[in-house]
Order: sequence, then structure tokens, then C-alpha cells
Amino acid sequence: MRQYLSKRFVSAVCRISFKMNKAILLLLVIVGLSSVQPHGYVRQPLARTSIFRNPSFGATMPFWWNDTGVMCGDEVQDINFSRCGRCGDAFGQTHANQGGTYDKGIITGTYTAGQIMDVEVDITANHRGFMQFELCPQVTETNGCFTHRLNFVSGDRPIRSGNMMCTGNDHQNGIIRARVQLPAGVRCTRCTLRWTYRTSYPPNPDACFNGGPAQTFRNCVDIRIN
Ligand SMILES: [Cu+2]
Repeated sequence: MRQYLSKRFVSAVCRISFKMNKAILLLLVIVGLSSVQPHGYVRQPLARTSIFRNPSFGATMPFWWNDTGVMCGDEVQDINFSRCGRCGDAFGQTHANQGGTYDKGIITGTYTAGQIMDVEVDITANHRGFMQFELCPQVTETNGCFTHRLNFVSGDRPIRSGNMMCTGNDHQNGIIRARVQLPAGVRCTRCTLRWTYRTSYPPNPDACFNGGPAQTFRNCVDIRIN
């Protein structure tokens, strides 16, 4: 991703370079490469940090404009995601959490207990790896409340161990549809569905599972289960 971005960015910059001095150019390239990390988001039900994508929800700014790059502060993660914010912030930050800057208190999906829910994820830059969904089955979101790791029933990509969906290869960008099993008997007026995309970047022999430090993306979604 960085290589592709840098080529495009540099060629755009070169066209206007005669007007700018080299120090400014260098700064622009560094800022461009470090801030743009478009890789993916949950579009159905719509993620908390992507709420601006559906204006009918009426959410007001500020918005997390780089919503396809909610990625633990771009810090690679161990297998327990121990240096990632609860909802994808950089470690120690809480902007994407319930009650944080980007929590607009808007429910984007309503389901019934035990239902198989349809989800859609838009992968804009596939880095292999897998994605998982977890449910925090209570109104008050906490770091430890994601006690239900949900199983995939079916979907566009291979399922591993029930609760992992491999995202495919580097060229498979676009929407991945999947069906996810909600637990029986869990109801909430508001609870948090969490998507975590653990890439196989840096590259790994197993394209789906990278047990070592891996670039990771995370979204929280506010849903209701009747
Ligand atoms: Cu990338």
C-alpha cells in the first residue's frame, strides 16, 4: 500500500514541484505517507467511525475522516492486540470508544437474539490476513466486555476455525459479504459489535493467519438486539 501510494503521490507532487522548494516537498511526502492508510471499514451495519458515510443518520462533526484507516495508531499488534485501542484507536486513546469523540450514540443495525446477521466489509487495500467479529453484550462498553466471539455461518471468503474469515489475496479489494451468528438469548438496547482485521502484513507464509506482529484494523459498531 505504501509503495502504491507513494508512486501516485510523488507523481502528483512532481507536477507542481517547480513552484515549491525541496524542504516543503519532503514534508508533504512524509505527511502524506504517514496519514493516509486506507484499508477497510465495516459498511453494514455501519461502523461508529464511518457514521458520516450515511448522512441520513444525521450525525454531526467531528468525524473520523480517515475511517478506512482506523488501525491502532499504525502500531503492529501481537496476537492479543494488546497495544490497540478498544475500538481501533492508538494505544491509550479513547476517541473511537463509546463516549469518545466519535461516538454519536447512533444505532446502525437492529437484530433479534439468535439471528444470523448479514455483514458487509469494504476492503480497500487487501493485505491478506483474517477478520473477526466480537460482541460486547451489554449497554456499557468496556475493554473486557467483548466476551462473545461470533462464528461465521457463510460468506464470500474461506472461514477458518469458525470465527475467522480469511480476506484473500492482495488484489481482492472490494466488498466482502458474510453471515454471522448472533448468540441466542443476548438482548441489548445498545451493544457494541467489534470488527478486527488482522492482516498478514508484514508478509507471512500463512496468508490468512499471522501469529507475529501484524498490521491491524478495528471498527466498533453500535447495534441493538431485540
Ligand atoms: Cu497498506
